Amino acid sequence: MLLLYDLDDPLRLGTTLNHPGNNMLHSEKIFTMLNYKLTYFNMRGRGEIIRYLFAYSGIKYEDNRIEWADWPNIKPTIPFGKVPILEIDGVIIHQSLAIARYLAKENGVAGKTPLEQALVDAIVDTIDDFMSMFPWAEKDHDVKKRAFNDLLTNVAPGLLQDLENFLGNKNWLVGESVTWADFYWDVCSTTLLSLKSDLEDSNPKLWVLKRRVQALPAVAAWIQQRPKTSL
Ligand SMILES: N[C@@H](CCC(=O)N[C@@H](CS)C(=O)NCC(=O)O)C(=O)O
Repeated sequence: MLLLYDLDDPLRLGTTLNHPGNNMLHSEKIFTMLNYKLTYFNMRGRGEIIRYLFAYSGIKYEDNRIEWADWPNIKPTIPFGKVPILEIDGVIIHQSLAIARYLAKENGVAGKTPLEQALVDAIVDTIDDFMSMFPWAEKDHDVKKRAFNDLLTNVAPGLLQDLENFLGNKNWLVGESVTWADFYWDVCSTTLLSLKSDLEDSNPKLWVLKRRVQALPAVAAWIQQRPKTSL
């Protein structure tokens, strides 16, 4: 087992990794900073929740944005052949929500108790279920347009109402402080609004929450500085 520390803040244990193939029977402390490298396309998409968590935590990372033209050569080199992936000192995590949950736990925004964490996960999965219904990679323009219109017009309002009911009069979706469920709402609703801006005409509490998330200084700074992409 390797215990890894942040040199900038030695009191903060960065993380503990069981390195595959590591036969050491004892613990060895290595005083080093973790190297984080996020690999994704040059878009917000499934990478953005991870970038939010890095922005919020202030942890430095490499934001490796690959070009679509290079993807066919890169894909076979990536475990499971999909991005985003996060490399942490050579250990690769795949699946955007697994990566985000890991960073959320490390940085105190996963929910304060196991119950809160379950509620956070449930909200994230609910939003993700909906975002996954969109046929993002559909090649036929008309088929894609029809499916998007249907989801945005007929399915989104019900989801937004359910989310607003869940939020009620609270400041944050779960618990007394911001969690990555609030970040995920902000990230995904930005995409939904880019596709159908009048979604903002209903469910005002959800849009107040969105502004609350975007007013967090670290989030505001990231939104200001991030590359501008349509999705
Ligand atoms: N459930 C996975 C989905 C990963 C995924 O489908 N990634 C897409 C980009 S958003 C991808 O790698 N597409 C290229 C390909 O499948 O070749 C996650 O959340 O990470």
